Amino acid sequence: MQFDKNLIEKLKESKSVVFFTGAGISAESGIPTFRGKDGIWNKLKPEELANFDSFLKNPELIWEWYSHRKKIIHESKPNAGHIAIAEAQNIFTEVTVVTQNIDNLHRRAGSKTVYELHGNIERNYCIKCKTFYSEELDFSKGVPKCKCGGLIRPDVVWFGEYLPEDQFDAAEKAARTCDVFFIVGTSAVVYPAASLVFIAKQNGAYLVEVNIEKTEISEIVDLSFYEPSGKILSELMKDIRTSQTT
Ligand code: BV8
Ligand code: ZN
Repeated sequence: MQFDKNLIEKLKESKSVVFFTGAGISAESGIPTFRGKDGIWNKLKPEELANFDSFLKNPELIWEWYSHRKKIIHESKPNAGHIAIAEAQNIFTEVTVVTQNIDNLHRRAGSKTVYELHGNIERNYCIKCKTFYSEELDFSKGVPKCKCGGLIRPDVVWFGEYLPEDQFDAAEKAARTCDVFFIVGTSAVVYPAASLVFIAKQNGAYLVEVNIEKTEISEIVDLSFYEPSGKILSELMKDIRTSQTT
């Protein structure tokens, strides 16, 4: 794929680059997106499942759902998109990953600076005493309980819950100070995560969207690629590398 020369020039002179990602970057790893045609939400409403009240009402059902997703995630591996973003660390001075995904695939691909706005499915904590659990949980006696008797829940952000302040503040700083802000595989409908796109725009970042279709923010970006992120990102990093050597 021949990339527009200005983009390559722009990227070559860029110091700080942010990759803001959603479920679409993990689609090529076999993890269903939320709103895609085979999206997990199609069968279930996000509000119904990813919220605290549903968990209290029916923890079995919610754990069944997260255990199902955890199994898929454990059987999957980072794809060319995750790997290209990890490789970008050897091209740009500062690379920051801001993800809405709870699947841990950016870290597994080797990305060092990863801000998880909506948590991580590998971590869990007790809703009563907040003790953290990262080992495999024991479901032999039903939903996992803490030694204090409290219910254990996945350390993910549910609708109506605040995002982890440290992660969001760091993500906001990166969006405000970066040269190029990539928006990869997200429908950009969930807030306050999607507000980072506007913060980057307001602070003069060059916005590049990578998605297989138009989204809510396509109107405000500087450049869009409507192809799978695995293909676009790996070819783009290759192109920048070669242009650096020639
Ligand atoms: C909160 C973790 C404060 C759990 C998730 C302002 C306006 C409107 C609504 C609100 C607002 N502010 C707050 C709200 C409410 C709500 C919200 O945004 N609702 C939406 C639905 C309108 N936000 C909240 O509740 C947030 N908390 O605001 O707290 C507060 C507190 C008290 C009272 C009031 C407010 C918390 C939101 C976080 C929820 N948790 N995940 C879990 O995962 O189980 S959100 C979850 O859904 C994901 O993390 C992600 O954020 C979102 C899914 O979006 P995407 O990742 O983009 O996935 P999607 O399937 O939609 O799109 C995939 C894209 O990829 C598509 O565009 C597709 O074309 C593309 N694609 C597919 N294949 C490829 C590809 N692209 C490239 N290559 C491919 N191969
Ligand atoms: Zn406890």
